[in-house]
Amino acid sequence: PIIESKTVSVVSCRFRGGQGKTGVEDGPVHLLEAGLIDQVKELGYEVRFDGHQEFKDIEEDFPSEQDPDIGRMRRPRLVSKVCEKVSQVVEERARAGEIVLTLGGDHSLGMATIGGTIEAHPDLCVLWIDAHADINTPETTDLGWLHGMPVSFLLGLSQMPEYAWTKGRLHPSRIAYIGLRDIEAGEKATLKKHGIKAFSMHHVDKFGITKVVEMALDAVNPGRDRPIHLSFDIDALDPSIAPSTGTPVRGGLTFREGRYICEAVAETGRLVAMDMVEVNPSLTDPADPISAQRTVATACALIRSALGENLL
Ligand code: B3U
Ligand code: MN
Ligand code: MN
Repeated sequence: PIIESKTVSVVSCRFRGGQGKTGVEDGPVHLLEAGLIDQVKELGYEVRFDGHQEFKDIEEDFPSEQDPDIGRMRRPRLVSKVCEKVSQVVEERARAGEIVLTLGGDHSLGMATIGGTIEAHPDLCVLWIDAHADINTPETTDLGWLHGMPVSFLLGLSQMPEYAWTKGRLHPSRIAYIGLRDIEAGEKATLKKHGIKAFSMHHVDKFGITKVVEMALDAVNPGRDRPIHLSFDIDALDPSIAPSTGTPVRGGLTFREGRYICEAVAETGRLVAMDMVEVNPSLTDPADPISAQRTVATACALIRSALGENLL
């Protein structure tokens, strides 16, 4: 394979505390049951998987009655403690030179995964593939769920005692978005203020996915020499291909556009970490009995693409 590391480390996070819907904690189970590990092995990698991450003790320490809202933030302590733990695991595996593949769970985990990866790879850049910008702060959030805020913690825009472990090491010039189409006014202002490169579906239509990926990489990784963390929210894809997710938004990426992004990252040979989040197999359309299966199959295909499938 083009990517140098031979080991993919699977970090399975059955966590749903960053959003309000049951079932997203089962995403990793379904991805593994679909044969993800064998699929990755078939691409020529060693796979390290030591079982699901355990959050039981944290969940027992912070049941909802012990975890009151802070301002608008919901389940703030639970999310912080889980993410702190995941970030340590990701950091350790990234330091060992493994490609860290985190399976969510909800996208609040992004503060953990990127927070951990950047400790091992300080010159990291990030591609955040999502219908949403996930850059709300505790002040701008409307719904209060942490899966809409991880980027603000990564950039150091959000700080509070309960999140003292977050280091805010990611520079705004080192993250680019692709796939956006549901952004709040406060988020838009934050993106503008910090000059963050963000390609919405409008740009994908206007320039085509090839050009958009090139522009995104040119912005965060002009020499193609920086390590890349690909954080993929399955809701970036159109709901016709990935229906089983908590907040589907019409008009998303096609199957090929999604895979193309991943293939282009694989082509750089610089992938060091990937997240696959927000797959919620319990959210199925009664008129479409295989919606969960299709979503899971799509997620597996995206992961394979990022690991070099289809590159000759
Ligand atoms: N921007 C909204 C909605 C949202 C963010 N991420 C998802 N939904 N999946 C928020 O909650 O911040
Ligand atoms: Mn997201
Ligand atoms: Mn999203």
